[in-house]
Amino acid sequence: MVDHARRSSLSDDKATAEGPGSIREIDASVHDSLREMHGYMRLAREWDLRFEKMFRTGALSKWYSSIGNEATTVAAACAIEAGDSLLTLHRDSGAILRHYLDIHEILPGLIPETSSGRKSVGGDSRQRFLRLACQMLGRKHGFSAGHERSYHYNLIEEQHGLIHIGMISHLGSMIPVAAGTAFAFQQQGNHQVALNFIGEGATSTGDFHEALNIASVWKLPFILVIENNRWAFSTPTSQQYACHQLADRGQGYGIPGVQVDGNDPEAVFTVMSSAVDRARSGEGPTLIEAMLGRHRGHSEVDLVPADEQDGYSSQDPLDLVEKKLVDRSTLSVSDLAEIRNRCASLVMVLVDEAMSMPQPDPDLPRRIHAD
Ligand SMILES: Cc1ncc(C[n+]2csc(CCOP(=O)(O)OP(=O)(O)O)c2C)c(N)n1
Ligand SMILES: [Mg+2]
Repeated sequence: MVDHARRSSLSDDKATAEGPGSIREIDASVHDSLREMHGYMRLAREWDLRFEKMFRTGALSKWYSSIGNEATTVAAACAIEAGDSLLTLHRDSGAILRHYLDIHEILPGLIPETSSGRKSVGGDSRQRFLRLACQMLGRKHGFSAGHERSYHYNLIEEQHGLIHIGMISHLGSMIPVAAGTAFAFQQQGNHQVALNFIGEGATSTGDFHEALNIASVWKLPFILVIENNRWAFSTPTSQQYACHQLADRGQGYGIPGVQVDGNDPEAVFTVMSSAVDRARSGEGPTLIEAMLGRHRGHSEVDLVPADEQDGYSSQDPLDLVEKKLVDRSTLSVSDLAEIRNRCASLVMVLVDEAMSMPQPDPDLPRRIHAD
């Protein structure tokens, strides 16, 4: 059973996130938090860059980039614990890596051994990381046994407190499923929460409305994070919604709706922590709109207008965090280079290992349902 009695905050700053509802001020005090988030952000970036390179050199037939989403996904995942459910889409590798892996185990000494008070999922991190690489490469050892080469899989390891429901490509369809896991937690009375990421494109679906409405009426322990990267495939936000900001929709459901700078992990963590507190204490869901940029084409091949892309590049969340760490004298430029090299080397080793692993047996019957 997960102990949810402790409350933690990872931010050094006292940050306020106020929405139209009742998001509270978080008093933040845990040391080395930004280093922890940075470690996972850098790992997620190197993961993405590796697969992007494979895609560009023809070794991989598709890739959906998570570059630019790391501050939001890593920081949000930092606020949940073992036992909570995580529901992700195609740009959420940061949350997956943060939730699956103990960075102290896979990269000893990379970040300080301070306790965030958060109960991490158990199990063998390296094995899980290797299986994730196998999943991306369609190997037999992947979570879907090679039937799929992306994030369309579930990984439930109850003994380790890991509940990850992978993407449903119909985007908005994720939301009622996520609210459903929150409903199950509520019925069990165990104070666990469901965290679901979606893009702003999914907010135009009926599922968005239905799930948020029922989540609010039933006060479900549910947090919906919209990663608003201003594009849904080739549809810009001007063609997607006419309200001032998507966070405002929370008011219509009677729940807090908060817009946050999705390039700032400390701000995201602060808002998320408040939402998690609210959910665990039975007060119901929160809608969070994280403002990001889409740094790549939808699936790499189409393009974001050049001037817009330049703007996003100057707001790259990893660059911003690294600058902050140097400005605060937490890390030096050479420390950052070392962290980068260690993350890149680990990803390289694991991907190479996964590449050498067996392909799925083509004669095996397709598994449609879980074993
Ligand atoms: C119901 C439905 N319509 C269309 C698609 C094709 N499609 C896949 S991703 C995508 C855009 C998603 O945009 P957004 O939700 O903003 O997420 P982003 O890719 O920007 O992170 C579309 C239209 C789909 N998967 N499901
Ligand atoms: Mg989008």
